[in-house]
Amino acid sequence: MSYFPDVPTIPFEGPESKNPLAFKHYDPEAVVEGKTMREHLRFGAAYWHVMRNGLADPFGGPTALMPWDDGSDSIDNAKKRAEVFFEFLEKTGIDFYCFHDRDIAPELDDFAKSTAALEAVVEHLGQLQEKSGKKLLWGTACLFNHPRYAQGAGTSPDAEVFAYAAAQVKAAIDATHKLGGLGYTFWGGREGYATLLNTDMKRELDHLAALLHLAVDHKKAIGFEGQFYIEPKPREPSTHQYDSDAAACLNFLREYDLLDHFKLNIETNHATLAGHSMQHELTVALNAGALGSIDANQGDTLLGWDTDEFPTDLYGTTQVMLKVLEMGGFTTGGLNFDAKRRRESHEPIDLFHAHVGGMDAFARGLKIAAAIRADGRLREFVANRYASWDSGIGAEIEAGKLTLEDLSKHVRRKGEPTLASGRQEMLSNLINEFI
Ligand code: XLS
Ligand code: NI
Ligand code: NI
Repeated sequence: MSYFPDVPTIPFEGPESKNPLAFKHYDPEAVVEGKTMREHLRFGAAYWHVMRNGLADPFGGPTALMPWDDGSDSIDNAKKRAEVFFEFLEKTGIDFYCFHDRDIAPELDDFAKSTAALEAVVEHLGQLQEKSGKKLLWGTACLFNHPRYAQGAGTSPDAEVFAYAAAQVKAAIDATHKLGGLGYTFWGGREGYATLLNTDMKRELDHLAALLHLAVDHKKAIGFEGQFYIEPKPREPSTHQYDSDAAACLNFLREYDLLDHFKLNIETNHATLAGHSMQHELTVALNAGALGSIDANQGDTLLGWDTDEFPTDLYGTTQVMLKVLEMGGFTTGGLNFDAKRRRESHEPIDLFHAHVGGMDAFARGLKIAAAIRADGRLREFVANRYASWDSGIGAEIEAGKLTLEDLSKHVRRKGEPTLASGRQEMLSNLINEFI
């Protein structure tokens, strides 16, 4: 039984191909910097976008055609979706996937029933993984959709809501563990505030940290070895979210003694919502040894919200891959397409166009980044720019050997420094040589 009868397994046909459903650049077994493209890129598909996103927007209802879905909350319907999803993974050649508990299984009228439904679908997903060799990149709990989380989950003013969220996190970690998940993500959609007039920020942050510590304890108790991630996002749905950017997350983790247990899952559109570039967010995470995984998408500069577009911008994918290569590659993480089609692209086949394009954009980004690194001029320029720190006064300052007194004497002797140009335009031109 095929749910996408018109779509073949997507072949690699090379840059000359005019076939819209063929890879022009993503050749999974091609080797770049000593590893295959598949090993470098570790593509993941987001269950919530592929299977559950009807493509509604604030002004109109869903448009996506999902002929396989009967719209019910039955376990059978949930299992059928899982089969459709795995056919999609097979045909695109995407090796990993990510889910929220409520994407894969329905939320029913009480917690025990919802958890039983989750376990039943997890069983089925386990079989599909077994058959296909696909892997779970990370799981997560949806702590933002249900009305009970309207005022937060871990940061709710109501302790009963916190307890509910904790119970849901336990079930979602258990499900992820059962499926051999490589990671588990916390995205605090409602962990923030709408107004400070009614908010005890300190207490809410203490509670959020308490939830994460409970999760760390549970992870140890059940022997789950996957990586925990926090996904920064500044706002939307809340006015302000505590995990607002990479630096805020790192500070929070340090303050509450959680840094050893978490890495960051950085999303491009969240970076831009925070007023940063993706390159900035990746650099902050990488500097802290906390760059774990990436939610690959892009924003629309003309819209001020999380539009979650598929990544097609080659400058963007090149910058991401430069950072990933600089890090030495992903360990547990990957490139999860947290991206949705436009509302106008409502046919099932658009799912394929969208992912194939995103995969090709990253394959090109990888090739371009590798070429920039092999060329070496960019790296050499940056190294030379800081050369005054490699010996003499710079090396002594870095080694902590000098006092202000010493530096004052030094300056009296040396006089005014002569600064070298930063050559930004030359470097932008250099990047364009490779794009
Ligand atoms: C929403 C987030 C969300 C997380 C998973 O903006 O990106 O999709 O990735 O909860
Ligand atoms: Ni995301
Ligand atoms: Ni997002």
